[in-house]
Amino acid sequence: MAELLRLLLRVSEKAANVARICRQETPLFELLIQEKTGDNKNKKFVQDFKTLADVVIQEMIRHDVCIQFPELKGFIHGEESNKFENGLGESVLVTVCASKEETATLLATVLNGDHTAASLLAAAIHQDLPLMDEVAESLTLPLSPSDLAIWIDPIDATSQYIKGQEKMVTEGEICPSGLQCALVLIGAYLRATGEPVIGVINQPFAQRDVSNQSWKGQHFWGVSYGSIKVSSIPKPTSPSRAESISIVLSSSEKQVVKDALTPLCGGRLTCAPGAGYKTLCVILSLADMYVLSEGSTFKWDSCAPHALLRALGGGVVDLKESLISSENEESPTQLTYHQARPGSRGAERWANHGGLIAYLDNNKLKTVIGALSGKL
Ligand code: 2IP
Ligand code: CA
Ligand code: CA
Repeated sequence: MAELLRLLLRVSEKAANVARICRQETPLFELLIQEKTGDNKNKKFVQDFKTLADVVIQEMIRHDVCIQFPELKGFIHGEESNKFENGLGESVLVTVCASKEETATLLATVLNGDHTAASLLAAAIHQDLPLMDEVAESLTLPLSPSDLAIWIDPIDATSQYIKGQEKMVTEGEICPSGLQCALVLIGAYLRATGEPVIGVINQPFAQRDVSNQSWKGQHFWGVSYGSIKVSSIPKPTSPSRAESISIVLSSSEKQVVKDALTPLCGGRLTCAPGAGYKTLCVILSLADMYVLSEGSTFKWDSCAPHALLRALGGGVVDLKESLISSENEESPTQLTYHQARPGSRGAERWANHGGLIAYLDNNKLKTVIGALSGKL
């Protein structure tokens, strides 16, 4: 089933391209942002933005994957609803049509009749972008698409995507904000157990090309299935010998958590935006751990990066459950992706309610759980 991985990589590249195109067209971009309402509102933000780019990317991924793997129809879930309201108050169901021209006509209704913008977007949606990844090309996997389901976050760290700031960072450093934190996240999990097995992360705005002012992206992937652990990232050879643990947090993290972790960190406690970006920092060993005490992330935020961490020997655990398991001297359990939370509504059904810890090194995970015990 490595063909699914290769397809997810190609669609993630198309998604990144759509994200870049939407930002290049400033008037289009401004026209596209609208507020979320009702049950789909992320409780964390006073204002949460949904962009047409989000909806278009999610629908494009769903469309392309279902064409090649009809077994996945009905099993591709995402953050966004494909209902979009245009500036005239009309409600349009955004879908990808059979031809570029039909898609452009449909998008023009969302874009208040702006045919130039609609054609530009449709061209990007219907374009095939090659993505060469040598290891993924030669991979074979004993996974059947009918055993899998998918979570998509078309753009994570939307607020950074919308603000569009450029931050210069030295390689190997965590980005404190900016476009680099916006990511496309596509994760596949086993329908039966909810275990994350394939993760693809595309970073559309990884590097600015100074010669022509355009952005260049980069991608990462990982597969973790039984004894198969493969990824585009070299496995950390040995755990870092640093005595302190570097931890990345949300800027809105509780003071009590910061106070409990500060003594472990030797000054290496950093804040960064984006649930996906913070987990990517752990995947790339820019931080040892991402700790979040609130239930403000969702299955679509964690599924893809979780599969990558599993491929590298780490994982993502539920923070509150980990504190309970440690009291009972049990090992913490990994987050799963197949079951909605009973009694919750809208997006909340898919929240990672107990908070989370993303990690690569088990011993450091134990130390962090120990430091948080009795504090929350
Ligand atoms: C958000 C986004 C936020 C994050 C939040 C996610 O997803 O990643 O940045 O909050 O948890 O749900 P924080 O930056 O404080 O970690 P989206 O941008 O897709 O709504
Ligand atoms: Ca998100
Ligand atoms: Ca999103």
